[in-house]
Amino acid sequence: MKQSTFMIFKPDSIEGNHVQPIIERIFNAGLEISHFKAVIATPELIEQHYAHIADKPFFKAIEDFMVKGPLYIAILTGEDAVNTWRGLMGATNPEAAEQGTIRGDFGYVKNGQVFNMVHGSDSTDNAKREIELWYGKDVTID
Ligand code: IDP
Ligand code: MG
Repeated sequence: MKQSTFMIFKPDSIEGNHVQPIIERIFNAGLEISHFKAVIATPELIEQHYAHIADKPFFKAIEDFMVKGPLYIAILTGEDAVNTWRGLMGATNPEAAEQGTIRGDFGYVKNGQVFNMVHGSDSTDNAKREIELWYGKDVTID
């Protein structure tokens, strides 16, 4: 089913010059990219986005990392977009992510911190929630 999902190029993908190869993978998977823009996130926005991990010991490092520079955000649309994008991303832990996935190929763990390059919504409900959170009411998806 054609659907939309939300993605973030985290600072590690931008600083590591991985944005272009990641975009190529997105197009090659048949997904369309829209509403692409650079944003500087506030700690409050990151806390809302990552509400499910806000109480974890590793959260402060993630929050600092996500607000330190621009993020690129976008909406991906296409067949089964949520799972298609999660499949391209690979597992959360780059050391467990398969080769050929974005996190498996570009991600790494350094001093216990996970650098996994990209975010993707994990369900259509969360895609809707995250798109509203990051873009406001003026952008809606089906
Ligand atoms: P996801 O990004 O694959 O959806 P989530 O469980 O939603 O994974 O966690 C959000 C983010 O929090 C991850 O992408 C990663 O940056 C970080 N994270 C999750 N679990 C851990 C962990 O056990 N150690 C360090 N960082 C983690
Ligand atoms: Mg998640």
